[in-house]
Amino acid sequence: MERTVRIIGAPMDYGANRRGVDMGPSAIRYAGLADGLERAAVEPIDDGDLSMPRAEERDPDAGQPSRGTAKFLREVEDVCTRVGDRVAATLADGEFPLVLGGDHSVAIGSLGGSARAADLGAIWFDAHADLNTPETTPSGNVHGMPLAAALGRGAFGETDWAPAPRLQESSIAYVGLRSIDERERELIRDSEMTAFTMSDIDQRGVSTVVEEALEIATDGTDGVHVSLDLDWLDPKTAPGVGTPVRGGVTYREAHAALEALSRRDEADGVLRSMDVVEVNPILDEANETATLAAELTASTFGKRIL
Ligand code: HAR
Ligand code: MN
Ligand code: MN
Ligand code: MN
Repeated sequence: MERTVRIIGAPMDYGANRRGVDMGPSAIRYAGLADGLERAAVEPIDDGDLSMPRAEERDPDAGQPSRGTAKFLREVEDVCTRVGDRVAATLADGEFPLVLGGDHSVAIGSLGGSARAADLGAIWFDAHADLNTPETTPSGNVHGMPLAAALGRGAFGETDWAPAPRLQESSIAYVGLRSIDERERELIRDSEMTAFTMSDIDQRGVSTVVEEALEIATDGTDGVHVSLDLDWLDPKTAPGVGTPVRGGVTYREAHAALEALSRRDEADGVLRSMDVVEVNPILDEANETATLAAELTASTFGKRIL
């Protein structure tokens, strides 16, 4: 399929508790993202990075929500609004938006932008559920909250920028969960989302799980957003992330998962937008995690071994 992929760098680290994810976009580019995409037979156009205010010059406690805690919320709002506008404009031009984080809070922007002109489903590859609200967060870090924000849960529901207009809760599937906060557990159980944990992958294999996730995310929607948090992988394979959790997917399982997306996309054109987040080059070993991020992205767009 001939497709133009527009790369939108969002070197944001306000949502995470550690500096370094702001270097994610350059590390992923340096690791050969554009070459990988060309080998996947898509045309990459790199928009460069959105400008970010320096965290050192900002007060994390300014602009807190009506209830609870969300550090750097004003900065997150500013960046996500710009990411959302860029994603929506890219789609309007008939191109595919690929957002490079940055911490996972950038997904509030990519989900919001992608869900403006279409009913959106989403597949969330992550060790974490990212469903805390400012009221339930144990850390105050917004990268643990993007799904709650996009769904307009808790204090996010009182904002006009966070909720994604046409994102269906019942069209969201998690893949690979293994670190869920106590309060999030209840939130997931009471939600209409589908959660495939690492145990599901152990028992049924990653390809089957991803095919089921695709069924959920495509049913009654116009397209699917793919959110790839690199801490989804096992830290032995992807050490360069801020919040590693052991017991994640292997190198081969990760490729198999994204190739399953690509096969379905080749048949039905279901993929609409994507973000690749949480790569932290400071914690990485020889840019290994960024390299993986670039390779997995190419797999998603159809790069094959043969
Ligand atoms: N659940 C924890 C919190 O809310 C940890 C957040 C997770 N970090 C991420 N997100 N990388 O996937 O603080
Ligand atoms: Mn995440
Ligand atoms: Mn529709
Ligand atoms: Mn995570």
